[in-house]
Amino acid sequence: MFLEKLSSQAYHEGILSALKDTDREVYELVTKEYERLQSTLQLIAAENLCSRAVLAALGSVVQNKTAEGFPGVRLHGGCEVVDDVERLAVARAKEAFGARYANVQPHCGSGANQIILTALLERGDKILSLGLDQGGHFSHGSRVSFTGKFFDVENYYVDKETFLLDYDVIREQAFKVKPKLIICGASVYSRTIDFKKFREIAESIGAYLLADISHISGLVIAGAHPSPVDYAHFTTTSTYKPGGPRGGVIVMGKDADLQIKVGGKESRLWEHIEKATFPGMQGTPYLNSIAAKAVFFKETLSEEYKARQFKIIKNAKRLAGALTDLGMDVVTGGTDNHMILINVANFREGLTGVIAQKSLEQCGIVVDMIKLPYDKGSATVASGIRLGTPVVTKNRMGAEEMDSIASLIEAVLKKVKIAGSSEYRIDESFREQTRDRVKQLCSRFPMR
Ligand code: DSN
Repeated sequence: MFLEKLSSQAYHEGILSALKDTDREVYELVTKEYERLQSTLQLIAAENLCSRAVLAALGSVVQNKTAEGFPGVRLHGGCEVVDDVERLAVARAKEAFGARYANVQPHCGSGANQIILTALLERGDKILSLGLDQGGHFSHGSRVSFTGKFFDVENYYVDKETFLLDYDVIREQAFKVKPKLIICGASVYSRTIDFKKFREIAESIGAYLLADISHISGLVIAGAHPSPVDYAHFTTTSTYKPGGPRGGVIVMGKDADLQIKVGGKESRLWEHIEKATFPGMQGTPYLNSIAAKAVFFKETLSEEYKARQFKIIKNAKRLAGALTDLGMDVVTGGTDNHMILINVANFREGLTGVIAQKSLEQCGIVVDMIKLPYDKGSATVASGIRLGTPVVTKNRMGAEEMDSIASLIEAVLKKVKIAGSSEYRIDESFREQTRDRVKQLCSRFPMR
């Protein structure tokens, strides 16, 4: 027994040293990525940092198991342990979201959406969703995605003046279009989404409602943003954005047991979802990712996690306020979530999203350029940038650091020499000075 224990310990310990011994090149790249993360400011709104425990579960032997099907009904032998892993992840996901049903198998958030669409809709059925160029997502029916090729997709829009969702206009459009499915949730929207109103609209025309809360799911879990779980028929999220492993999850609230007919077959809503997951869209689930999801959902129940979600918003508001004070055009005048959208074209004549992103990155500040709603620029040039506060908040930065970040951003965007829509120059000594200031700031807030 002692020997068994010893060998199992030896096996599990030193995963990185095994990498170092057998593949120096990958080990060095992993180390380089750690150093990049540690020495530059990560302000990508779609990113977060998972815990070491999540990383450990991801790098575990559970990844070796083939287990098509669901716990208790697999196509393979030897699944008793991974069945327990998956049951635990499901129970914790349900607890985290206050849901009646959870499916932890989707490989990603887009995959979770595809599962819903294929479970519910037949080819050519109508979807109403926020346009990609308005802040929506590829998997919500964009023409360049399979979701836009197989279904008949109409888009709703944000208001041209306020850049806010106008629920009366969406209601009118829903009456005209009569979609079978309405999708809400966004990648570029910094204000609270009214899921109750979306459900009322869906209900009034007999449509189903899918809420993709990938960007805000951590906030939803903590109660820092209203939850869609009992309003939407289906709620999906990627699991890395709220701070877990890469992957997706589908949860359902009060409608989970609704009996519906799809393709002539009547069963409960969640049963359609499971069939569409396997064998519909996926084969073996990634059991290591499911183990890591279990770890992550346990973490979300902690006071530290919950408090952090409120602090993410507090930091975002502070950063938005500081940038506004420095003359930046913060879209909608602020934020209710983790995301800040800036129209950089309104800050300086000729400044574009791509120049802002690249010049900031050269100075150690990592952001995304984005096309804002009604943006006339192309997607590769764009007028905006999107910032997010989950990573800096995880690293324990607060109000004072948000003010410093705002000043650093302002200094770079003022200093960069614009030489075309994508061309620019940045003074070398200014760049090095700024990189050093960023590095110093980051060194006070190490990754844990
Ligand atoms: N990649 C995410 C984002 O940037 O918003 C969407 O999946």
